[in-house]
Amino acid sequence: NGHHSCILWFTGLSGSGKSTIANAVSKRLFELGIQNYVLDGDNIRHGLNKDLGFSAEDRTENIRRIGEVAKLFVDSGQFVLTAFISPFTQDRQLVRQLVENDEFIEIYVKCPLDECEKRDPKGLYKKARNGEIRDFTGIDSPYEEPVSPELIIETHLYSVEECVNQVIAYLHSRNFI
Ligand code: GGZ
Repeated sequence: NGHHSCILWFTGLSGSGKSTIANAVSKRLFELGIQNYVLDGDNIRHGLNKDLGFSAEDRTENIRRIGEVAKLFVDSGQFVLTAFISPFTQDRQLVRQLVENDEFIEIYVKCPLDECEKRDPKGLYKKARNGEIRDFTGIDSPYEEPVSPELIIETHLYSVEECVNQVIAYLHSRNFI
């Protein structure tokens, strides 16, 4: 059908806009007639990975399992979009190695911590600052910035629609769609 399936791997801080952009890209792909599925905290951390928390070990296992599931989608010929913080370079690297190298598209959803903290849609940063939540990414747990992501999307500079356009333009330029 002229499409080449891949993993669109969104990584970034809590509140950076990963889920928002991933879901908007998903909608656009459907409008183009392209089968796709979004994996995010709602359908993974509440189900398959409900035994996992937010220690470094659990985050690594979280990402490993998500990578394996994402690979199954690519094997089935579908595009899969993942929206997880995925804070560790090595964990993202491991997923990249699960599929053909060009089938893993790392998209850094870049947004300054102070802006994410200002947005604080679930009040989690406030709780992390108060000490009500421990090991919160960006506060007392690390986020390792992607070194050479395929794409950087800056959600504090562009609208959701502009960010979606940047992802779609990239997929066109690489002949995925
Ligand atoms: C980071 C946490 C934490 C801690 C709960 N640290 O903004 P959200 O709420 O909807 O997205 C965050 C989500 C992060 O889960 P991931 O599976 O993406 O993380 S990782 O890739 O690191 O495994 C946040 C919520 O879960 N949350 N506690 N301590 N985010």
